[in-house]
Amino acid sequence: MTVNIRATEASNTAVQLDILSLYRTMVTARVTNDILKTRKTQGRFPFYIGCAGHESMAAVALALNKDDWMSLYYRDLAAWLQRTGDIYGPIREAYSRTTGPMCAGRNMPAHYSSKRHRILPTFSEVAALAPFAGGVSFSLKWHKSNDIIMFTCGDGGAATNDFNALFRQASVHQLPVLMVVEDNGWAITAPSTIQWGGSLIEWAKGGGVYAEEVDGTNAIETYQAAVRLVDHVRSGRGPVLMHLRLGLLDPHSSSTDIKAYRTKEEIELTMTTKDPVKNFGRWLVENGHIQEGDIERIRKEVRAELESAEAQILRESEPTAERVMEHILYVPKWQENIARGTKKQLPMLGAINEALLEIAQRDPDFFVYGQDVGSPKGGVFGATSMLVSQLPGRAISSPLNEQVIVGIAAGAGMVDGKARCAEIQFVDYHQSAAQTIRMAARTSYQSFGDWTVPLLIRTKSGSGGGGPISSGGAGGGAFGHSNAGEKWFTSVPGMITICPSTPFDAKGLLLEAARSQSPVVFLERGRLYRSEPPKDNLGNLIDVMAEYWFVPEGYYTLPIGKARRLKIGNGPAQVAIICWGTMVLESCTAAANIVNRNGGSIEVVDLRTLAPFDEEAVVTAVREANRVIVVTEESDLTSFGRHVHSWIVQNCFYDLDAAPTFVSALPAPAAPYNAPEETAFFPNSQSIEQKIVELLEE
Ligand SMILES: Cc1ncc(C[n+]2csc(CCOP(=O)(O)OP(=O)(O)O)c2C)c(N)n1
Repeated sequence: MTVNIRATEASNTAVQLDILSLYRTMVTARVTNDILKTRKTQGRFPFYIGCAGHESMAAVALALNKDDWMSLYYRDLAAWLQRTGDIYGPIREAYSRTTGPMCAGRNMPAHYSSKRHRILPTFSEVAALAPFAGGVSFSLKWHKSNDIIMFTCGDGGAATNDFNALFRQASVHQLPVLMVVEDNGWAITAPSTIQWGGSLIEWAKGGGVYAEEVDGTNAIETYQAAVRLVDHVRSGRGPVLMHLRLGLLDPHSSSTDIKAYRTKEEIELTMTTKDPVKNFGRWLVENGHIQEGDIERIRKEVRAELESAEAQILRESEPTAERVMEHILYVPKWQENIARGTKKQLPMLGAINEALLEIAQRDPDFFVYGQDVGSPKGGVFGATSMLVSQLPGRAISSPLNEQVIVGIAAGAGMVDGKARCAEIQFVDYHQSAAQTIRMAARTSYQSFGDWTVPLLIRTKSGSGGGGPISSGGAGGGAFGHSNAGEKWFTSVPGMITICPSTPFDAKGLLLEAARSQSPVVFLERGRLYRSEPPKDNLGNLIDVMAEYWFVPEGYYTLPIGKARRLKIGNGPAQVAIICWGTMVLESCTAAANIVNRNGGSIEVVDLRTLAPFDEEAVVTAVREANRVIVVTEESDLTSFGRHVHSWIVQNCFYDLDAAPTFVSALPAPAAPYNAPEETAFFPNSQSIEQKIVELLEE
């Protein structure tokens, strides 16, 4: 039966509501819920989290077009079913079957996603998908699409930083997003009264977002409101927040005892008045759409259908241990791509400017998003100044919120599979976006390769100032401006970390990084932005390095995961120094000083890519020299440098004539501001030279 319920005369969306089909979807969600809840209790799988009380979300999903995007949370089984029509999917995931459409059985049940149906992969971290949803809607606006995105979370979810990041993205850029807060009154045992002060509606309106409260226990009312609000968003009148009032009919999850925190009276009141499936059935009977007996008939039909699906699913294959390392990281396959352009001498900042302009010229959808990047200065360091002057609109200034920044770039990349650049002013400040970065890196693994998050994060890192540390002068970065940063990213599976030491590498690696389907962090050392090539203590340029200050015009790429082996002096190397970034310059100076004094040669291995690092180059260099030093600008304690050092011990022990040496910054929180303490904090060519001497004496 099809009944025409036009929500508003003003609506330009001709919506025909098939009431019985909607009811059946809601019943399907409820019965799936009942079956899976029971199966969990029977010990058939370890966990289940239900949707009972949230089935009217099918009506909100129904108000969307099939090409609209959705970002759902774990109560949204009904919305998922409404969009996909796939009754098998949720059961497949509950039983961890490889046929599961959300993650091929790799994640917990109830993480509702579907690439085919434009439903983003969801995370267990409450509302963590929110900044990505903002990025998707940014992309939709960028492409002048007619599509919108619906983002959902619970009342607890609305308190998260992630949700607040989405809210800011949406309001600042007036994005096409419908934010639905499904307020069932609880966040595990916490009542919703502790999630925000005052009224959510007034809060949203005060922030520039239109908002309405809707009764989610009434499916028809929910549908009518959703049609009206979707129309508001689609017609370009800005984002909307829907505060959907619901009841939670079950405990929080299969791990929670409902009676331990909710009163008998409140549970009874919720069951009798807030059940959207019961309320809808009653409405259908009262309005003559079905008979009383149809309610049980439909439920039984649905149950039989689901049980037959379940029987089939139980015969489907389960994951095997062999696949545990699949879909972690996608390093782009490098194609031989020789630099042909005329070479000119450039500092690293010039090379980075050229690379960003080059990417933007080749891809009309590429943009850089970050604090101050759209100003004529091109960000605080001037990395986007060429982009600003030559391709206006492609470097876009953001609010001061790193999670907003990363979310915009990451979400936009998920829409069309092309990396956008998020600029984080100083790596220290990525912390507020750390969760979003981790989620971006986890997505392909979690979704078993269904989704990728191409994302390029560029950030200034390490000691400040200009020029090599040993050339003197304190950088003055101090706390908040001088962390090296690699330990934060190289410890995240699924992430590529690059740290170039020369202008030539910076341009070639940045151009290659933009091709990656895995998120990349590009650590730009502050000291190297304007640095000249390193010199020995006699003032001679170190030739093997100096040539990389000449940068070809135009497009060229360098392979990710490949180190550069630099030989200082002649003959077999006596020591191999493993390093990256600014420490390559310091190590070259130290090596040249020793070679000048003693003759012979020292090898400096510039890792360039830190994760995944070039194990082959390290092994070969250690085998040749039999003595090795790892040098890192990170403060000591657990660090990426320590990882490389330990990896050498584990893999090259029998190739070593002496214990591998380690040089790092001190185990203090960061470099102090004043010059004497700062100089004492960081390693430099003198401290490296000293270690080489000690190692050679062993
Ligand atoms: C960031 C984060 N903190 C804590 C948790 C543990 N946790 C899981 S669900 C939940 C409550 C969420 O409540 P709400 O958003 O209101 O959704 P509801 O379960 O009530 O539908 C919490 C605290 C989590 N998954 N993620």
